[in-house]
Amino acid sequence: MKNPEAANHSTGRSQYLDDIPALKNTLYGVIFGSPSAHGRIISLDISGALAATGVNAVFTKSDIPGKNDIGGIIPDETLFADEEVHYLGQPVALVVADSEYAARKAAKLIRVSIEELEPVTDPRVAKEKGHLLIPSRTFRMGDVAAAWNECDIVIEGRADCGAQEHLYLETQGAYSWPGDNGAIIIHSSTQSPTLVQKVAARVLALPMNMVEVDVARLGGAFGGKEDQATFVAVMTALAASLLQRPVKITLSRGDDMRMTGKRHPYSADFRIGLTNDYRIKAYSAVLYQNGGAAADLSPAIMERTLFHSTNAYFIPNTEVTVHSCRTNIPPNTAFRGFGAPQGMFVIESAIAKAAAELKVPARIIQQANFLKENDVFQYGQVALDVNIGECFAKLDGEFRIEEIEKEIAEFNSRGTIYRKGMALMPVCFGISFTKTSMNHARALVHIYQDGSIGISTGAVEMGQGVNAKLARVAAGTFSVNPARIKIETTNTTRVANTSPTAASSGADLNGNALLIACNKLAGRLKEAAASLLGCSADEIRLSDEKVLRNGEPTGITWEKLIPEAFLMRIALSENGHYATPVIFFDKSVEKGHPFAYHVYGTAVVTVLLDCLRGTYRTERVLVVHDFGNNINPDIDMGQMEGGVMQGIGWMTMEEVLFDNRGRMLTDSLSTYKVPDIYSAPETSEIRALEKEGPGLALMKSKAIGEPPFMYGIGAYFALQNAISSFNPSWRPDYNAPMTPEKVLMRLYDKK
Ligand code: LUZ
Ligand code: MOS
Repeated sequence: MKNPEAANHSTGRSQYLDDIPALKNTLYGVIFGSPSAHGRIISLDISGALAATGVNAVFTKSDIPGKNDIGGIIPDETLFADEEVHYLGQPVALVVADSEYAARKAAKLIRVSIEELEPVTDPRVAKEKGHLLIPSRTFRMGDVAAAWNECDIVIEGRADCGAQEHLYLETQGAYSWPGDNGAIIIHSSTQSPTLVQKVAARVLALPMNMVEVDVARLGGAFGGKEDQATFVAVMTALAASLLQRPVKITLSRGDDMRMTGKRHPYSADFRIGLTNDYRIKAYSAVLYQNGGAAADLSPAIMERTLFHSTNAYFIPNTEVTVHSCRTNIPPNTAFRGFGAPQGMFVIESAIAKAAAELKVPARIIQQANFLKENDVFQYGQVALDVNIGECFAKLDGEFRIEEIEKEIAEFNSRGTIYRKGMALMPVCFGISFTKTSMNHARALVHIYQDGSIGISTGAVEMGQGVNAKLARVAAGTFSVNPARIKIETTNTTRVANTSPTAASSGADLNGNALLIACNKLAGRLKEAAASLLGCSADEIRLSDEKVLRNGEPTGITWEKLIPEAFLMRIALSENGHYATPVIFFDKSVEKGHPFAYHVYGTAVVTVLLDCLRGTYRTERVLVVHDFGNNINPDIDMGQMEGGVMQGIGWMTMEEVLFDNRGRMLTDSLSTYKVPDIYSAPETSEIRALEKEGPGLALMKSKAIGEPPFMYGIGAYFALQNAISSFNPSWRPDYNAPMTPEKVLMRLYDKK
C-alpha cells in the first residue's frame, strides 16, 4: 500500500499550517526575545513598538489572564519572562501587527534594560554550583564496587556529545482565532495537541473544553514539537483571545534556531571493567545532561538515558547516574532517540577505549556481551525475544564483517593520504513511553451511508507515515479499498486527552485503538449481514468489499451493506480505547517492566577519510534490522534511511556552539552544517531480520521511528578508527561531533 500522502506532498497540495487560507482581519505576531542569556530585567519599554505603524498590541507577562506557566512536566517555565531572563532569545514580549513585516520592525523598537548575571552553559559547572533541574537519578544492578576486583582490566574515560538542531522543514507556528462564547480555536504545528490545549487553558484561565486544538499535519518534528510547539501556539491563543481577532505566528528560521531547545548535549565520566575473555563485568558512569534553562522534557529524557545506558549488552554490575543540569541556554527537549543516543554513545565510547587498550576491534567486545534471552535489564525487565545475536549473525553472514575489516586494513596499509575506518553499531531500544501512564490512545471511526470511512485518532502525521498505517489497519479490518478511507485531522474535540505522538509509539498506540474500534464495527456489520441473509454472524466474512457466507459470494457488497445497516438503525460510528497491557515501573526502586517490547538491530558503518583535508565520506551503511512483520516496508525503509542519516549528521557534522555569554553562534544554515545529498552513504543496504514480531506491536509490525537513528553512532567510531590508522599517536577523545575541523586537528595531533 502506498503512502496516500505522498502524491499530495510532492505536488504541493498537502495543507500545512501556513497554507490555511487567512481569515479576514488576521494579525501576525513576532516574538521579542531576551538579548541577554542571564540577568534581571530592570525595565522594559514597549512604547516605541506600540506606536509603530501597523502595530495592534504588544503583550507581556502582565497581559496574561491566567497563569504565566507553560511547564510540561514541572512548573518552572514562563510564557513571557518574569523578573529574570534565563537564556538568550527567551520570549519577553509579543508584538502583534497587520503584517509580519510590521511586527518584526516594531519589535526592534522594544527597549529592555537588564542587569547582567553570569551565564552558565557547561553542565559540569552547573552541577558544581548546585543548579539541577530535578534530583539526580541512579540505576543500579549487581554490585559494581565488588565487581571491579574481579576484572582483569579497568578503564576510565570521558565522553562528550553535542546538541542537535531539529531542523524540521516547517518552523514552529500556530494560527488561532476566537470561537463562540469566549472559546478559542488553535491550529498548531504540534506533536501534542492536548498539551497545547491544557497549557492554553491554564494561561487563558479557561476550562479545557473552551480550547479546541486542530492539527492537520506537520512538516517534520523529530521531537522538536513534542513540547516546544506549545509556547508559540499559546501566544497566538492569548493574542487572539485578548484582541478577538485571528492571530498567526510563524517563527523565522533564525528565531526558531535561537529560541527553541535542541537535543541535549551530555558530558560523561565512565569506568568499565572486563575479564580477559572480553566479558564486561562492571560499568559505571556519571552523565551530566545539559538541560538548558527549564525542565521541559529533561526529566523524561534523563530517564531514557538511564534505560538505554547499557545499549544491547548484558552487564551484570552497573551503576549509572544522570544529573540533569540547569544552564543558560534554551531548554533542551525531545529529539528522536530521547536521551538514548547519548547514553549509548557513552557505553560505546567505553567499549572503544577498552578495545584500544586490549588491541582488539571493538566488535570483539560488543559481540561477547550481547544480551541473551532472559537476561535482566538494569531496570528489572526480563529480556524476551532478544534478537541482537541474530541480527549480528545475519549481518555477518551477508556482509562478511571480517572481510570488510581485512579490506580496510589492506587499504590503510597502502600508506596513501586516504584512510578507511569501520565500526559496528548494535542497537536495543525500548518501546513505550517510559512514563507508563502515557501509554494509551483513542480512535473514533465513522462509516458514512455511502460506505466511505472517516477516522480520527490522537496520532499526528508529521511525515512519518502514521496515517498510511492507520488506513491500512482500517482497510484490513473491513477488507475494503483504502481509497474509501479518510484520516481526519487530529482534533481535541474528536479525540480527547491524547498523549503526544512520540516515543516511536504513535502507530502502536493509536493503531491498536483503531483496531479495537474497527473490530467492534465489523462485528455489528456482520450481524447486520447475517440478519439480511437469515444466517448466523459467524458464517459471515467481509472480504475484498464483499460479504461472504461460509466463504461463498452472497451478492451483498460493502456499498450495499452499509446503507442497509443504516436503515436497520445500526450504529455506524465507534470508539476504541487502547492501553498497553503488562507495563509498569516503580521509581522508588527504579525497577519494573517499562517497555512493551524492544527493537533490535545491528549496523556496520564504513568511512573514507581524506587525511590531507580532514574531509570524509560515509561509504557503506549495512544494517540488519528487526522490523517484525513489517506492515509497510516503504514507509519503514524511509524511516530507516532518514534515521541513519540524521544520526550520522549528529555524530559527524552538526555542531551547536555558544559563546561564553550564552549567545548561539550557529543560528543559521551557513554556520550549522546539516547532512545533504552528498553526505548520504554511497551504499546503504538494509535487510530485515525475518522474524515474527511481538503481539504488542501493531499487527506485529515493530515501532520504527527512533531506533534507526542510533545506527548513525557507528559513523563516529568509524571515523575515529580511520584517524587512529593515520595517526597512531593520537589518543581518541570520544568527543562528538567529529567535524572535519576536529578530524583535521586530530590527524596531526602529536601528543
Ligand atoms: N516522549 C516522552 C518520548 O514523553 N516519553 C518518552 O518515553 C519518549 N520516548 C521517546 C521519544 N519521546
Ligand atoms: Mo519524540 S523524541 O517526540 O518521539
